[in-house]
Amino acid sequence: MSQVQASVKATEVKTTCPYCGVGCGLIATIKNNKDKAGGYDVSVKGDETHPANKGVLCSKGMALAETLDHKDRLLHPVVDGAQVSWDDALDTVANGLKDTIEKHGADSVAFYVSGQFLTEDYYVANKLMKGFIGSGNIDTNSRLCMSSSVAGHKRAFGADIVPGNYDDWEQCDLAVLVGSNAAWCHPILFNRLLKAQKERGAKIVIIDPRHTASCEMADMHLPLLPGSDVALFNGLLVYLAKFKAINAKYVKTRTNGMSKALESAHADVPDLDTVAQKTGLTVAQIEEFYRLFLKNERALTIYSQGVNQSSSGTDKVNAIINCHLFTGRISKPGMGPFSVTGQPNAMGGREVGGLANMLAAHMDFTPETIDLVSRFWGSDNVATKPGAKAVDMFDKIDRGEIKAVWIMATNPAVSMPNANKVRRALDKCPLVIVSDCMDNTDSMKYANVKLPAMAWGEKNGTVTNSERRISRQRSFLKPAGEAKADWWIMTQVAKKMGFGSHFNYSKPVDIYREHAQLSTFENRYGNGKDADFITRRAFTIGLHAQIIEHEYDGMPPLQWPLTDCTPYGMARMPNRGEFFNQNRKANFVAIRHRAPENKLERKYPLVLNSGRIRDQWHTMSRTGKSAKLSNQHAEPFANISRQDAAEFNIQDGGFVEINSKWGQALVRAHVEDKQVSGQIFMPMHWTDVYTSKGVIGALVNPATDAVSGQPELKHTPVKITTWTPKWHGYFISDEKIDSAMLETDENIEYWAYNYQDGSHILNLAGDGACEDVKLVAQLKGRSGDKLLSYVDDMAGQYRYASIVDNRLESCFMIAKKGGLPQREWLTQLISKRIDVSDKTNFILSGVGQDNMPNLGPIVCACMGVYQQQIIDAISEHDLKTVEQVGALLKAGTNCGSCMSEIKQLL
Ligand SMILES: Nc1nc2c(c(=O)[nH]1)N[C@H]1C(S)=C(S)[C@@H](COP(=O)(O)OP(=O)(O)OC[C@H]3O[C@@H](n4cnc5c(=O)[nH]c(N)nc54)[C@H](O)[C@@H]3O)O[C@H]1N2
Ligand SMILES: Nc1nc2c(c(=O)[nH]1)N[C@H]1C(S)=C(S)[C@@H](COP(=O)(O)OP(=O)(O)OC[C@H]3O[C@@H](n4cnc5c(=O)[nH]c(N)nc54)[C@H](O)[C@@H]3O)O[C@H]1N2
Ligand code: SF4
Ligand SMILES: [Mo]
Repeated sequence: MSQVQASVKATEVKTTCPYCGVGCGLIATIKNNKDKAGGYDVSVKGDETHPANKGVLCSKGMALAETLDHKDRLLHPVVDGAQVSWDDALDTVANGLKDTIEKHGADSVAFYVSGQFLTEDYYVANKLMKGFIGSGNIDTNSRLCMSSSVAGHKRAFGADIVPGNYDDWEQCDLAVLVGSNAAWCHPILFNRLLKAQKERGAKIVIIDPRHTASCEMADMHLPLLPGSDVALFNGLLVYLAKFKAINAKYVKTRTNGMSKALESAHADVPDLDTVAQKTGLTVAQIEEFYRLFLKNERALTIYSQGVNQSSSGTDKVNAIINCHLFTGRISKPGMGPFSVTGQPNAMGGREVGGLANMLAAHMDFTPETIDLVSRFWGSDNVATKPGAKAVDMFDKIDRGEIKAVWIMATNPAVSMPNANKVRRALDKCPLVIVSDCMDNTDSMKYANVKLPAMAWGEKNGTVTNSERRISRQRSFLKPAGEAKADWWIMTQVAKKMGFGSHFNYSKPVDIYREHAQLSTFENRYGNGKDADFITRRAFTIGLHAQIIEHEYDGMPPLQWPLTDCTPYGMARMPNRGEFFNQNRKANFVAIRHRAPENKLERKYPLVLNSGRIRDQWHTMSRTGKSAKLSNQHAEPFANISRQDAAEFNIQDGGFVEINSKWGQALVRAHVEDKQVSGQIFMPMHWTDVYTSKGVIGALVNPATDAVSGQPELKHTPVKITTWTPKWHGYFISDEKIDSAMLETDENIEYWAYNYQDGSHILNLAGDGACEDVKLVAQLKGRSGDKLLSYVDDMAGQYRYASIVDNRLESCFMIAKKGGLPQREWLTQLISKRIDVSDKTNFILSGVGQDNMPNLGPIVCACMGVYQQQIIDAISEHDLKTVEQVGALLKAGTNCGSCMSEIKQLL
């Protein structure tokens, strides 16, 4: 193995971004700095040698250095509220699990893990639960994310393979994005599509009920009815057949079951009118898309959560794959079905078998695989059946069937559907163990045992991205406090449970090597010289079965399968057309369209759709720390169409209460021209740490896909009502306010927290007496030096500011009527610790004399360009194109994920 990466300067470490499944390579530069918490100054830039991103990073990757401080980190093990030694904590966990198993059996315990685990962590978790505890009860947040794609791949290919690679994004002539807002969620890949569009005239089609940022840059947007993708792709199959686009040789030699699938599609949608009726699109729109697909051999169908998070998610995946098999457009440059993964290691988890319905290393539960894995692990207690999938797992906890749960690297109290039920279940559960880097997550509140895990930069191991490329995450920081690697924590528990000799790992490479050995164990297919080349199971990294530490440390990013015959990996799968079903052919699947499970009703007339915004990552535990990333949206919100706003009397910027059968939320209303009426969209990011009542999971219905078990997170019937508070306002301070204080103040109904460079901002509203809000008393109490106040009951204005040592330390602006003073200047005074001795006359007006401009929200987080700067430049220089704005201000010139916003401003 000679593929050791060129070494970089001692202070530079090559590693991989911990956010999305694009898996960008980056270089962290580290300087010692004694003044800093953690002791380091870190800067981050893209790694030009990494094939996933070739040096570019998006706004989230660029801001990583801002998220490495130890604020709110969990630094020590805690049992029942008291700090304890690691040894005591591990004893509590091991004894707790052992006792529960002895009394109630192996299925009374469960692990709920995450695609943010490293592969090595995942391997140990899976081996401990399925190999030695002897239960299938380990599931992962990938159930909420990828499981429909996994199930669809397995039905079609006989294995969970992504056939293509990222080069296809540049080589395609037609990119169809189905339920994917890649401009925001996979920005670096989306950029590669834009390159194909610009340089080669490739067409981009977006299939999404919502008008997304990706649509701004696309050639065509098909706003189909929520959940109607199967009808659209069944219709495409019928159309392709009608126009004889069949690749007869491919279908005959490489596939099974075409006629049945076509028959079923035909029965479902015999003609374009039926497709139009089922999808809500016009015949003209549908025909235009179908014609594009027919014409372009190099068609790439990219799909994500609009496909997966649906009660017909697996069918949607297969409806897409059917069209590619029919035309033979798969496993060749620029074409194929392409499932983009969400988390940095969604793929690694699938590789080790971390889903409850998988056994290990891409193997299902069959008598042969159970025997194989038992011999490999040297255990006679290997689980013999699948365990509980996420939604089912928390239901079992609720019913008391699972009595001990260990949650690692995920925040189910926020991200699970029917989150209030999940919280109730955790509250009742006799033993809840939570391993996390952060101490303040919503799930951590339910932990009997809190275990501090190493974070990105501290931990060390491998991740696999959407194109099957394994990259190294390398550590470059000392662990915060007593934080430990997840694999280490589980290994110690395994030892204390008596499985010691099977968990003798001292370094991640020991685990990786064993994982590689299992992947290649009895994985030969046939005899002869191809035996290592074409394997029985798709997943193999047998090349690394004897890897040593030095090689592991220098490992360059490589795409599996990795065997002696494919030492540099394999760009496209399956190799030589051999799929992994019984007869080594791919399966068509016969499918019919089904509507989402929970239908709209009079009481709940709108569809709640949910997803992501550009600059936040999931439950905000890291991105919420970055001022730049937190600037795009300061408060939780719902996008509502003009028509619905008029019907339900909702004002833009006002408050809206959203109710479903499962729960309630209170957020700002964003009334938008491009939002489709009948549907609202809410981001999934806000938690109890950031707002009073904005956890979207509380609203979301728990319906799941029958095949994959993936919840229908994109479709919940809801109603909306306006809420007009008696007062609203904002509080800005140089110190963070404890949310418990806000929660217990009955005068406050709504609060949302936002961090901006040393300023802690609360947006507030309530129905009580604003003068009695405890924050007023606190502000008055703190202002030893000077209190500024202005109270005008008639005008409904209440303003307070406290000055300490000539610095503004907090201000509270409240309005019962009328508007509020501008906040930008005040935020800057606090953030920059500016001497205000000559400014006190202006503070309560919010308008300084120093011409600090009000820039509005950030548009380009990479380059730090704000909305007002762009608007000014457009009018001043009469700019017409995104490129011109980029040339002048640099906005949109890095990752390009804000190009759609710039286009809107133009
Ligand atoms: N900025 C940012 N990027 C991220 C993440 C993040 O938190 N923040 N998370 C990462 C993770 S884990 C994931 S899984 C990915 C998710 O990446 P995406 O799947 O691209 O993102 P989402 O916003 O969840 O949903 C995608 C789209 O599905 C649409 N949709 C809803 N219902 C339907 C339907 O019935 N049919 C179709 N065709 N579309 C529908 C929604 O309107 C939405 O625009 O993003 C990854 N990248
Ligand atoms: N309504 C709605 N809900 C959704 C979705 C949606 O689109 N709509 N999307 C779903 C999807 S696709 C996903 S992927 C999930 C994501 O949902 P979650 O997994 O719940 O979200 P995160 O905020 O990423 O949680 C990760 C946690 O792990 C911690 N962590 C990070 N690294 C490590 C580590 O190395 N070790 C340990 N022990 N902890 C670590 C972080 O501090 C954080 O608390 O949400 C799902 N929920
Ligand atoms: S696209 Fe952005 S978030 Fe995703 S891996 Fe690359 S830098 Fe990280
Ligand atoms: Mo995800």
